[in-house]
This record gives sequence, structure tokens and C-alpha cells, in this order.
Amino acid sequence: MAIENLLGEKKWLISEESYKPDKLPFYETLFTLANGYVGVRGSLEFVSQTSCPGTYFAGVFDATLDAFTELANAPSWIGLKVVANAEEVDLEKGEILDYRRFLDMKKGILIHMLRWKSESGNITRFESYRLVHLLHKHTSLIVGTIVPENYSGTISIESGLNGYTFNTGSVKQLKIKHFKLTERIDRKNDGIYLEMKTHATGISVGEASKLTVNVPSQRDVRYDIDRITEVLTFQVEKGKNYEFEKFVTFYTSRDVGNIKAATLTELKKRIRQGSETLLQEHVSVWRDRWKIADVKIYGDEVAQKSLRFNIFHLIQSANPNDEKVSVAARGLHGEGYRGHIFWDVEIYMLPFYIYTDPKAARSLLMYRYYTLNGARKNARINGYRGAQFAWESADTGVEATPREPLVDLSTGERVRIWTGDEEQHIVADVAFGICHYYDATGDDEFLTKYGAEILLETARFWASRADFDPQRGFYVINKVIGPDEYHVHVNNSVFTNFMARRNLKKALECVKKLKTSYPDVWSRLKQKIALEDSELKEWKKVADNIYVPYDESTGVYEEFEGYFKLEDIMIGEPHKQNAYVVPIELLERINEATLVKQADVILLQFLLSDEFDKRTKKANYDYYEPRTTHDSSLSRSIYAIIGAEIGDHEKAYQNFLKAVRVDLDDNRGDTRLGIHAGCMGATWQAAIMGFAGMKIHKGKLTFNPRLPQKWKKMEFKVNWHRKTINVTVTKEKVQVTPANSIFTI
Ligand code: IFM
Repeated sequence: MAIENLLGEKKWLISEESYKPDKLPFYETLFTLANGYVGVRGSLEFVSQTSCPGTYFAGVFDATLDAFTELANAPSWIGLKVVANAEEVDLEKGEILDYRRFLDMKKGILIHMLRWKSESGNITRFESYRLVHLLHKHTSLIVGTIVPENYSGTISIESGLNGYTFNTGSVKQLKIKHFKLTERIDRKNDGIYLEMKTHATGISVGEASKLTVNVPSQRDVRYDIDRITEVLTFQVEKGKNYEFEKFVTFYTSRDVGNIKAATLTELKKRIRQGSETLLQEHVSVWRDRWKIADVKIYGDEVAQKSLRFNIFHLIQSANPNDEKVSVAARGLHGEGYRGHIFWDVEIYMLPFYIYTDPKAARSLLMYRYYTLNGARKNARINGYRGAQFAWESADTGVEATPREPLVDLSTGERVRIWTGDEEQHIVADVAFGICHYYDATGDDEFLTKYGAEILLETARFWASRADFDPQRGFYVINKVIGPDEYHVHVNNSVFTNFMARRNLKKALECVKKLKTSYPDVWSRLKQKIALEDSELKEWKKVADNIYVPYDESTGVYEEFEGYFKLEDIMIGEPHKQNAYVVPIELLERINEATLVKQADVILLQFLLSDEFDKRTKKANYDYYEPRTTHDSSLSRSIYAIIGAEIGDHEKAYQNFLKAVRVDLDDNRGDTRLGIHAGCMGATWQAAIMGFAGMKIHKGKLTFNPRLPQKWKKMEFKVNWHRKTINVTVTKEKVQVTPANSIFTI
């Protein structure tokens, strides 16, 4: 099949129109193909000095020098060398006559088209597509065509499995090679196999591949440092098409005992199926995913394409079949935040999955269940009871936030990071995610077997974390960091205290439900976690008496105690329009100023919407909006949601537009390190919960739309209690009708 014919409609394509070496790492993130099991950065097939290739298997972490653990960059299968009449296709040499790459979001494939003229004047056309299979998660495929346009002679294609890969590390001078070679074999007609193992965690990765070309060729195999390469050499005639295929399969020792057998069997199976069938299956699984997850926006092409881009990467990032992994802050798309998992999942991404793929949502919450012991350990280490989920979580759930990472190897400069010690609202955020999932699905099985235990252990944490202040007669939670990370060691963060209270109350509700509807579950669970009746009384006491700083005269919540006494700084218009970065002169005293890094009180008013009336929301929005720098990609969508609710429509839309294009426009300058997955989830919420006004109110799903001026109509589907419903929203009305599909969880 001519690769060009594969290209779908323009509105589904993200394109790179010319070769700019310094932009490659950015496009590699945008063009990452993943399936929740593995992520492969969109590097070029050909070597490039500026490229940052990456292959990341979810859950395959390894130790680092300064930051506990990181997602390890695994052996790569993308590289390809084409040598035509002794001249290697090399984009740094010769002349690029045409260069285009397209991510087809509808089909989940990456297409590359190139015409290149060598120094001697030979013109080679190269076209390829690649996929990381969405259904067969252990399979990847590269299919291509090579055309010697104006010459005949000999061409060789070299491609293999390359274990000579590194993590770039948080320190720029430091490169870490996580994998050591354990086996590599030439399997002749059956391709090649490479197996490597992480140094510290001892996780093995097996990869197999087979390269073929549609004409008789001579096959050689080359060995290099941690690399094995198949080389096919064949005679070519001017103007003819030569088609090649590379099937790749992979397993890790996280999945199966005998990874070699599994990988090789998989390879045989997929080769037998053939590339055409694999492609069709992949495209059809994508079609099914889009049927449920697409959000159609009429009247705004930019918003439409950008939101689809975000949804595309969210779909790619979760694995409904692996309950021991979650979605990292930067997806499987890059090394930002070392592949760690944050509150970004439960607060920002989870709603997308709850309403479009509840099985994936459940899996993400199961990750918290499987890391509950790690969370218990964190609580114990810090002198608390129950479970304290890690601010940065990896494989075990034990706190993985670097405390004093090296910034510069040559000076030995270190910075102290407090978030792992103090950003404890994560505990309540996880509990919030569980309740949200339960409210939308009614999944009693999950609640009784897993969710309840998390709710109780997190409530237990808060009861031990809060201190009774006899002078005030209130419980206080001191020395924390709220979502606004500019302010550390603060007392009584409104966000933290409200969310902790919610956690305690929900745990008590859950106990009530178990006692009445599932008495056996209740008695088993009570025994399992040795819960005393006196603890339940204590939870109620703490919940009823937690201190919340609030100015009654204005209706504005004080972000934390003492915040109103800080130097009051608002952001000037020019800064606010373009930059998210705080001017350097302010940075040094940021802890002493009222500037807010990201939605904090405003986020609370979105999450616990029914606890605040519209007047209070407006008062707080009017106060905090001019003080918020949006120095986190998670912020603007939340301001868009509350902005839309209180009637600041134009600003809400502008905030949404900036958020929805965070990665497409690289407007934080660090997209090369991976997508901003939390931001992507937040933009879905801004569209659905902000502009379509969807909200759970008194147990019912309700809509109160406030479409941006440009938007004529929105159409989307959501899952509600195992049924799919179609939603159509115009400025005049909302139409909600049942769809045919039933979700299975
Ligand atoms: O979780 C966020 C945090 O809120 C702001 N800094 C980046 C983290 C990871 O996305």
C-alpha cells in the first residue's frame, strides 16, 4: 500500500513540515506512540545528533544516583540505516528535498515522508509508517518503501535492537545507562533477539525483531556494544519501489516468567498475521476508542484539533490491563519527573478515564491499592497512622520525591525539595478519586474489595496528622504545602484541610454503607486493618472541628494561615498574557508574597463545588485570579471551569485555549521532556465540566452549559453507571440520550 494513501483527513493530523534538528526533541514527544504498556518517542528512523530517543515500559523503574528511582530508557527498535550505493541517508549531509511527518490521531500511526539527495546527486525517496499496537500491546511495527529515484545499484537496510540507551538524568552532565546485556541471538530466518536487565531492580526486557524486504536480499547480522542489527542488502533499479517491514515484539519480567519464549512466540504470531492485518486491527481499535472518547466541537477548529490531540495522548497513556502501573506526569513520552506518578492522575486525568474508559480508571485506582503498603510505610516513617500516599510515586508507593537532588555535578550544588515531605494533600486526592469513580460507576465490587480499605486508611492518616489546638478548640494541620507550591511549611492550607475533612467524612459514609449493606465485608476489613470503634468517633470529631481560615467580611478563603499578611503582589497584564514564569526579582521572595503558582482555593471550589455558593466562588475567583501566575500547566483549565461558572467567559476561553495547546505550542518550553498529561486531562474537564457544565449533583449527572462564544455545538459521550449516554450541547439546549454500548469494568 502506498504510504501516502494511509494519510487521513487533515483535521486529524499533527504535522511536522520541515527538518529542524533543534525541534526534534519537541516533536519526539508530540509524536510518541504508546499503548499504556510501552511508549516509544517519535524519533526519526535516521540518526540525528539532537534526538532524544526513548522507549519506556510502564512500571520498569531502576535506581538513580540522586532521585531514588526513574523509568528506565529501554532498548530501542526505531533506528534504521539506509545505505544506497555506499552513501548513507544522513539528514545532516546532502540535501533534503522533501521532509514531512504526520501523526494520524485517528489511526494511531506516525508517517514519515522524505526525499533526500546525496552528495553525489542520487535521490532516494523514503516513506514509512509505524505503530505501537493498541490491542496487541507487545507488538510494534514499522513498514516502509524506498525508491531510488534516479539511480540503480545496491541498497542496504540496517535495523535492529539497540540496548545502548541512556536516561539523560536530572543533572545535565549525568547520563545513566540502566540496562546491561544478558542475551543476544541471531535466530536466522526468525530474526534477532536481545535481552537486557536493569542494574538495580533486576527487571529483564526481551525484544525480538525481524526485518524483511520484498525482493531477494543478502542477510547479515552485526554485533556492537549492547546491540544486534540485521542488515539486508539487495539490488535496486531506478524508479522501482522496495518495500520493507520490521516486526518487533517485547515482554518484560514484570509480565511473564519466560520472557524469551513469550517474545519469540509473539513475534511468530504477529508475522503470521501480517502487517496489513495488524494495521487494520490497530486502526479499528482506535476507531472504537474514539467512538466513546471523542469530543466534537463545532465552530472552533483550533480547540477541536488541540483537544483531540490531548485525548489521543490520554488514550495512549493508560493500560486498563495492568493494575500495577499508573500514568506518569509526563506519560510514557519522556523523562520529565523521572516517570513518577503524582496527584495529576486522580485530580486531573482520572475523570477522563472514569467517563470514557472506566476499566482504565479502575486500573489506575488499583495502582493505589497495590501501593497501599508503601503508603502505610510512608506514614509509619513519618510518625503517622494509616496510609500516606507518596507525593511522587513509582513502583512500590514508597515516597520517591528526590529530597536533595544534584543540580550541578561540577559544583555539587543541591536543592532541597520539600514537596515529598509536605505536599500531603495527595492522600486526600487519592481518596477523592476513589469517591469520584464510585459516584460515577456505582462499582460496589471495587469499593468493597479495595476502595474502602484505601478510604479508611487515608482517613486514619488524617486523624493522626491533625493536631488539636486547645486554645482555638479546633484541629489544625500544620507545616504542609498546598497545591500552590510557592509557599512551603504553611499552616492550615484551606485546600488540604477541606480535602482532609472530605476524606474523613467519606470514610465514615463508607463505614455506614458497609455496615448496612455488606456486614461481612465490614467485619473482615475492620479486622484486617485492626480498626477500633474509638477511631471512628475520633474521625468525626476531627472532621467536624477542622480549622479553615476564612474572611467572613469578604467571603474569601485565606489560602493558608497568614497568607493575607504577605506582601500583596498582583501580576501585571503583560506578564500575565504571555509568561508563566515569575520575574526573577520576585522569585527570591516568593514565599513571602501573595502570588499563587496554580489553582489552589479555586481548584477546591471546583472539586467540592456544592460546598460553595456562586457568590463565594466569584469572590474567591476575583481575588485569586489576578494573583495566580499559572506557573503549572495544571492551573489554567481550572480557572477556565470556575471562570465559565461565574460568568468570566472570555477569560475562561482564553485560559482553556492556552491550556489545551500547552504541548502543541510548547508554551512551557519543556515539552521535549514528555507530555503534560495532567494538563491534558484538565483540558478535557474544562470542556466537559466547564463549558458543557457537567457535574454530579445529589447523585445525579447534571449539565449546565456555558459554551464559549465561538462554539456552536458540542457532542460527546460519557459513561454513567455502566451505560453510555450521548450528550449534545448547544447554546440553547442540552440533549441527553442513551447510546447502545454498555461499559464493562
Ligand atoms: O503535580 C504537579 C504539581 O502540582 C506542579 N508541579 C508539577 C507536578 C507534576 O505535574
